[in-house]
Amino acid sequence: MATLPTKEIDTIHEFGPHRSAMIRGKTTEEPERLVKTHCCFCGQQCGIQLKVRNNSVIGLEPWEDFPFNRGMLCPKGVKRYLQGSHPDRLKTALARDPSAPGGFRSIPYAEAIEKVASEIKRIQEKYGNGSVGVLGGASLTTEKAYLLGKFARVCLKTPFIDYNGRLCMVSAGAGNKKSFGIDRPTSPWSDLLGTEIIWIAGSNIAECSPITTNYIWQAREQGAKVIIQDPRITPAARTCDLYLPIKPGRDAALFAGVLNLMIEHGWIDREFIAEHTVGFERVEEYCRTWPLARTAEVTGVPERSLREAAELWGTAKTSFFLHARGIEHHSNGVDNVFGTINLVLASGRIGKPKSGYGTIVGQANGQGGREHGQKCDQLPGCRDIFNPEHRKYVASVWGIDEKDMPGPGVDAYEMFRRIEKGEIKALLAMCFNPVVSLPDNTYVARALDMLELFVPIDFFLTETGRHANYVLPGSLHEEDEGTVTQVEGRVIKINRAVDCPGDARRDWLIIGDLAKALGRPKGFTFQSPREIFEELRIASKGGVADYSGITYEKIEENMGVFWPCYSHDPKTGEPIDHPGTPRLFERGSYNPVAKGNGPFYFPDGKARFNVGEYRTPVDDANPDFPYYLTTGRVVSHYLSGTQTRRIGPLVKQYPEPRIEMHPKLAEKLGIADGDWTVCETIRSAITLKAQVVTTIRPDTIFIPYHWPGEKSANRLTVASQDPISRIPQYKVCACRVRKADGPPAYAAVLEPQQ
Ligand SMILES: Nc1nc2c(c(=O)[nH]1)N[C@H]1C(S)=C(S)[C@@H](COP(=O)(O)OP(=O)(O)OC[C@H]3O[C@@H](n4cnc5c(=O)[nH]c(N)nc54)[C@H](O)[C@@H]3O)O[C@H]1N2
Ligand SMILES: Nc1nc2c(c(=O)[nH]1)N[C@H]1C(S)=C(S)[C@@H](COP(=O)(O)OP(=O)(O)OC[C@H]3O[C@@H](n4cnc5c(=O)[nH]c(N)nc54)[C@H](O)[C@@H]3O)O[C@H]1N2
Ligand code: SF4
Ligand SMILES: [Mo]
Repeated sequence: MATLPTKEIDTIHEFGPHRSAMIRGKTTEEPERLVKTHCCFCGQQCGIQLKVRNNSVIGLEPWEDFPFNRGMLCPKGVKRYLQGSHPDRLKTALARDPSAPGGFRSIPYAEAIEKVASEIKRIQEKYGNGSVGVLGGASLTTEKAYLLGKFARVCLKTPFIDYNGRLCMVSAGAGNKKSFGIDRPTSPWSDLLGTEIIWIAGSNIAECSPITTNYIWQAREQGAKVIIQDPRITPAARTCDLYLPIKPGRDAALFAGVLNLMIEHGWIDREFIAEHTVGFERVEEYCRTWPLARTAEVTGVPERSLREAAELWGTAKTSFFLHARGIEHHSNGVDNVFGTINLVLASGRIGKPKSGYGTIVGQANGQGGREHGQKCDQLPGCRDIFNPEHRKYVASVWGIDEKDMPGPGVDAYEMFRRIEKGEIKALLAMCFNPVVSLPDNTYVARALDMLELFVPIDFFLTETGRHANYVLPGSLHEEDEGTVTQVEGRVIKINRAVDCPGDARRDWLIIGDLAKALGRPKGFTFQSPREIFEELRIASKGGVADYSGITYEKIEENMGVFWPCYSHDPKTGEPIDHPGTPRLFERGSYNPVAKGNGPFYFPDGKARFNVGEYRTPVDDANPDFPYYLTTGRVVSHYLSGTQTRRIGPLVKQYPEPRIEMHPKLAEKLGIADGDWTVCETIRSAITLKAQVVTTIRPDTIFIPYHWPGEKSANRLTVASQDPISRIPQYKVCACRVRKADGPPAYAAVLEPQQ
């Protein structure tokens, strides 16, 4: 893997002990212009100004006015601009050619489009329309995500589209929808300031959501207490008020046990529950099966800490609950989410200033990318593809007959099972690197090789791309414009700073080119992202995720607009200039689903309590594989690492994955810090160096997953999925660990001196 010769950032300013993840950066070169846009990486979507010179991004300036991050960035945001000039950047289309160096040769873009289209036609004629699948991604702008969903259903006429948010946001999405009728954090992060208690479950928040963490520190300065629930004492947990060292996969039990204590002590808001919710009785009954001693035994959290959590949360006047993938990446991920929402609803503290609830969005457009139709069961505006009314409306916007609209498809992992069964023969993937990021990924790689046609659209040749027949060169973030919706539900605008190099094309143009080459251009002849957005506004109108009142101008004027934002007053139907909805569920608020019956998005206006059931994880620790393996992230790398493994300073910061383990476990196994160590699950084994740290449970090991091949944590993980959200159970499986006999073969290549 080549790393970049880098232009160094010369001003690095750190913000003190808690804020080392936040850095402001400046380069010395003079730009021709500054382009206000947002970071290409995580779902916080920090505002940033790109310095542009000679049609390339040469650095960045803080964008101090953008209200969310006020100029602050994490290390990834500071170095992001370096990827564009990386020598690996795809500037041409590629065709597989075993005789060419690297297995691919460059071909003209137009030829690649023709070849791909003629292969799709051949495959669809032979096997039917549903033999073609499409994978999308939540780093794409909302315009692209919308267009991809429409392309699959209208142009390819296939039900099989899904996206990499399936690995990320879907447990939270399903839990939110089933509890509130709408899938969005309830409040802007400014409501964190002044709150009494913040509970963070399953998030390495300081490394993964550094700017959100800054809100947490500010809230603490104003008196908030912080509870953190994680099997690892993460950087944020080191200074929290109450740390809950949960055993992986036991969160639902903890939430039920704590709610049980709150009920016993009368620390719940019975009036709110009666007036604004349904279903509490069943939850109450379930919680009674979680008395303190049982909860402590199952979760591994001491009784006194559980009591303290119940009292802190139960007796507060204002509170904010945040969670992330640590509780969501489970076979009962949706139940875990129900557990958190039940704590929030029982407290009655929702829809008010200084109180809130939300999942911390992961990917750049983790929110917008899950609202407008690239999910297998969803249509724009968070509509359901199986709902006849919803189908009819969207078909009318798309100018097709409702009966020609395919039905629901299957989740992204299930698509690989369909490939293995020979049902899906061709796959297009835009913005997805499944060979690194899906669980049990040796299976995924094998499935890709069974396809008759595989075409990724990316700006780098990824590990997944190596299985392609053709690769189409897509656009980097700074080469295109469009909207994304960041962590708080604020719709913002990405602005184009530079042109695509060589034959690389903006992603939405590639979709249009394919539609044309397939002979079905109708509905795909957009001239700009703005045109796509204008159609999306109409397609989302009347849906729960209503964007109809949002315009590019309104976003720019207000530095973002919170959805839902209506073009017509939902009460009177009159055209309005709606300001958007920063805080959901305020008492007396009107929404088009409840029609004045209450603040929640159900016809009766009431929120739903759902039982958050604990189930033992699939592939739980057992005598043969006695430890819990959990996986996740480090601050300097991003997801499958396609981008950050090519940014020199980030690679330097964290060059290799390591096996994190507690000194007690290391001692038991005769392993010292830095020793080559084998981690093995029933599926596979990998060898990495050990990192011995006191900040992890002694029965648990942690491996970050940003690397491919021999270093890939996903060789080990289990492909079990939540029955509702279909999210993979990345956060726990059974493993055993031993000292390696010597360095692995790959280390000999990397470190010839050893
Ligand atoms: N630096 C960096 N930042 C990122 C990303 C990145 O790749 N790198 N990716 C972005 C994306 S897409 C996402 S989804 C977010 C993810 O953000 P997070 O969810 O915060 O990150 P993870 O590392 O996946 O896992 C979070 C924590 O869950 C804990 N955990 C593991 N098992 C359990 C469990 O059973 N219960 C509980 N309560 N906790 C558990 C882990 O110890 C870990 O500290 O980050 C976003 N931000
Ligand atoms: N073991 C384990 N596995 C995990 C997780 C975990 O915690 N543990 N986390 C899961 C989570 S939360 C997530 S979000 C997934 C991420 O899963 P991936 O799909 O692997 O995410 P990325 O690395 O972003 O890969 C997307 C690809 O899209 C490309 N790309 C980015 N932006 C664009 C664009 O605008 N246009 C085009 N054409 N291409 C683009 C990138 O270069 C990259 O190659 O991984 C999941 N996998
Ligand atoms: S990676 Fe996330 S926190 Fe870091 S600068 Fe980018 S958007 Fe902000
Ligand atoms: Mo994610």
